[in-house]
Amino acid sequence: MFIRKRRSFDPVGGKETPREVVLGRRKWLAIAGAGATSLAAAGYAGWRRLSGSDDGVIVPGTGAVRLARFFPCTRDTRFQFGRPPTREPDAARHTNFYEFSALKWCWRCVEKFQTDPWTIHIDGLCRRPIKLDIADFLSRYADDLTERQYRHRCVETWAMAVPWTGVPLVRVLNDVDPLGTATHVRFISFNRPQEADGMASHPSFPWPYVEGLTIAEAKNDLVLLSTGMYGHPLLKQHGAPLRLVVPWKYGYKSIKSIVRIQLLDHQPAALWTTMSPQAYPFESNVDPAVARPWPQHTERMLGSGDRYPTQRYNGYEEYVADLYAG
Ligand SMILES: Nc1nc2c(c(=O)[nH]1)N[C@H]1C(S)=C(S)[C@@H](COP(=O)(O)O)O[C@H]1N2
Ligand SMILES: [Mo]
Repeated sequence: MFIRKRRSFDPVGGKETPREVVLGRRKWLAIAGAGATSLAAAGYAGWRRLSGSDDGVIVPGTGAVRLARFFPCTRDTRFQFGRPPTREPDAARHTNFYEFSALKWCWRCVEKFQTDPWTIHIDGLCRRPIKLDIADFLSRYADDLTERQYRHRCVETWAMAVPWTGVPLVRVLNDVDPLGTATHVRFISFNRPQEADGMASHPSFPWPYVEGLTIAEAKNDLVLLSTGMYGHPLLKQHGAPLRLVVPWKYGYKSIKSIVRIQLLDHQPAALWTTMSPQAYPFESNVDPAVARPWPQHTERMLGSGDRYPTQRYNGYEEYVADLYAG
């Protein structure tokens, strides 16, 4: 998205995934391990040298090594990209994460970001709230972790095809047992400006980043609470250690680095929706027919630059059309 001078309201702005798409597991562990042990000593320049030019964009979350034993996991073969997959470095070097930068090179800005320890709270209008360390969260849902190939569509019209690892959100919601009065789910990102310079450079944003879904949307089987991508724990710039993935909606709904999920009896104030309800309405399903605010007829894949026609609900109509019928 583009940041306009007068007001910046654009979020502008069993099988695993094929081998050519992912870094070899050993190579990834080497990068993550080096990060854990010698990053502090070597400094960022050393880290860059160590990880090589293309892989310089691969910035594992702090604590990624602690989570590595949960990866890779079995692929849910119901889901396929339907187009060539995006290479990991192409996805990793072009990210939207305004807490760090409004430009796409967030991977250059996440050095101070501490993603371990990390506690996740799930509470609000429910009978059995959860508060767990991220590794305990992965242990608790180890049997539910799945890998899915999804298309991701940003409202800026770039797109990617990436393998996510995660737990279906519905699984977690069933555990907390929502009260009958719960109508919506609010997701809240971390709020630590001292680790995220973009928060200070965008003082007019209503931080922290917040997103929301109706409870029916949140219980749709497609929604993942994602812990990984490309067969390993999430990179910092992709929202380590836990993010949302809602593949039929524009990318800004897929909130990163979540610390709290709350069940509510009202629609929450989502960050971009608060800044511009016309451009970024709460629902925000992918729709080629509606300009938002740019024309949305086509999309361009990261890396290859290939163009495809935009699909309604990003091509996931068969899974979600029921939600919006009538
Ligand atoms: N906390 C937070 N989550 C966020 C964003 C952000 O700026 N902050 N950007 C969103 C946008 S606009 C998109 S397109 C996706 C991008 O995910 P990716 O950068 O991992 O590809 O993350 C979304 N989640
Ligand atoms: Mo986006």
